[in-house]
Amino acid sequence: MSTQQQSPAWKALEVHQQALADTQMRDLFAQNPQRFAHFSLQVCDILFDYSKNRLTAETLALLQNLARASGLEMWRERMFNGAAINNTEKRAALHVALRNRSNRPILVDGKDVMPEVNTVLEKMRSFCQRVQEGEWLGHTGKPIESIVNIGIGGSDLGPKMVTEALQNFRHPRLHTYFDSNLDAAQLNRILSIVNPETTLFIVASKTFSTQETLTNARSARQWLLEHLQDETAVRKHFVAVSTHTQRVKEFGIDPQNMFEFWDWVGGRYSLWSAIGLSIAVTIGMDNYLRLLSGAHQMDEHFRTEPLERNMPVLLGLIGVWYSNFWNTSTQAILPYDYALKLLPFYLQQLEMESNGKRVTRDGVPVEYHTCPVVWGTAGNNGQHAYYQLLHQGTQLIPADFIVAIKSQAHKYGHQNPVLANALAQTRALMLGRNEAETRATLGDALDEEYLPHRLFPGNQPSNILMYDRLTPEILGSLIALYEHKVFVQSVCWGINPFDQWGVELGKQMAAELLPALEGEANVGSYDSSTQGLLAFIRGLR
Ligand code: G6Q
Repeated sequence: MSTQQQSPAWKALEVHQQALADTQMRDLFAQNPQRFAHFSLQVCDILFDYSKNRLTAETLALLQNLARASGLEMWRERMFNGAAINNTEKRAALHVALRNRSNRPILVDGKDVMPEVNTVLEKMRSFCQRVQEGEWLGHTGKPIESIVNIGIGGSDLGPKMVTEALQNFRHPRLHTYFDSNLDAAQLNRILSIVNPETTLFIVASKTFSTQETLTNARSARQWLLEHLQDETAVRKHFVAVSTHTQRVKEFGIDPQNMFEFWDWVGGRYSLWSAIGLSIAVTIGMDNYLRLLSGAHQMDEHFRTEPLERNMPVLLGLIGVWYSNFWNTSTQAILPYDYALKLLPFYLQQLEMESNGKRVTRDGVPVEYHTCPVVWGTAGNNGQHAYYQLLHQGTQLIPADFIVAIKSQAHKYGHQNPVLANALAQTRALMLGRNEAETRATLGDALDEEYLPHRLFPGNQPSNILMYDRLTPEILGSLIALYEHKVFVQSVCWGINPFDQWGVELGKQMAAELLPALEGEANVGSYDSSTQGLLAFIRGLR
């Protein structure tokens, strides 16, 4: 059994949870008019209100004890100093170096990585300028109008989410599309919109061996050649982002048109590397660097601030509090900023691929919850779909409300209703509505028989992260906040958040099954379900 659960810090939290089990947040607010002031924090132009949680000052102190006892400060220092903290892959996890705008030397195996990082950023700048200014011409001499990023997982979700969020900063001539799914329907749809003469494909793959990405890239190249009828066109219409020069060459992309990164950049932490090329070319290099600066500011905050006033630490520990001591199993992410509508999907990977683990760094099975299921959509739409369950369902579901004071749209004046809804939802979740309040509100309209249906238990926790209007800096800070939150939680759970062995088995079995679908193999060795499904597929072909 892992030792985490045996530690005095963990045990103290178990005892404390029992003492708070029946406490109502509405009473905590009534007892302490300063609750918001005590339980909120502003960092990097983001206000974090964590007052609407089932916690007291003692809870936070006990959680901080757990973090300290788990070695958070030591692990944080090791991460920032380039130690090989990703033990199962024997490498550093140094996404913080990619956005280290101070250029403080960061050593990996005794070598400062900053000069290489800066060289790639310069190469990206020159490429982005050429595309944006119409100097990079397609095979027939026309400027680029469409960018298609072909990648999956970390080579897709981050770039797509950020590019979508920063549409206001987009170069007016450029439209960017993201192709990730192996089903050709996605690529087909994109190719039906774009013009081969003015389209640039960015093949984004750390390993350059990912089945989905290479299959899509080959089909895109075939489409291009069908239209332009000249092999040399590939040079003008394909660039690659990878750590693997040889495979890029073999694919037929000129290494001159390759943007490099390094094995110490994890896929889901790679939007800060050249994998962010689709972002940079769409919004311009200066804006991309603003994104990096915002992340760097949050890094510095996380690296230097004491745990008590440290935003990623607090966000992470509050999550641990619910997962491990209140037995919650999901976490909702609810943006009230349409620009961030893809954030829940991005965070699903960041959180669940990082912390969806069942053994500690040393391989000992854990006997407590690790990562919750992360889910959510744009909050306002969610209100008309699943908020019913948040208000009156049977589960305790912590929710993060991510709220922009100003929209990306400068006109129409919808923003007061948006804000009213965001504030009202968190307030309603916290307060609920008891019988007396329900009677007073509904008066004669209340049908006695249905009274239980009209009650709201309340006491549902939420965090609010609020900012003015989303800028590249704020977005950078927000993403870094969640990255470090995930790291803090991984330390409390004693797990390695930087590997992802869980994705291997399915890939391996898919490779084994492919021959059976191509009609080559004997299907006898599979389980009866797989055999039955193969037979059904063959029958319909
Ligand atoms: C992320 C994962 C995974 C990865 C994809 C794509 O942390 O490692 O999502 O990003 O499998 O891998 P490639 O970039 O190598 O194609």
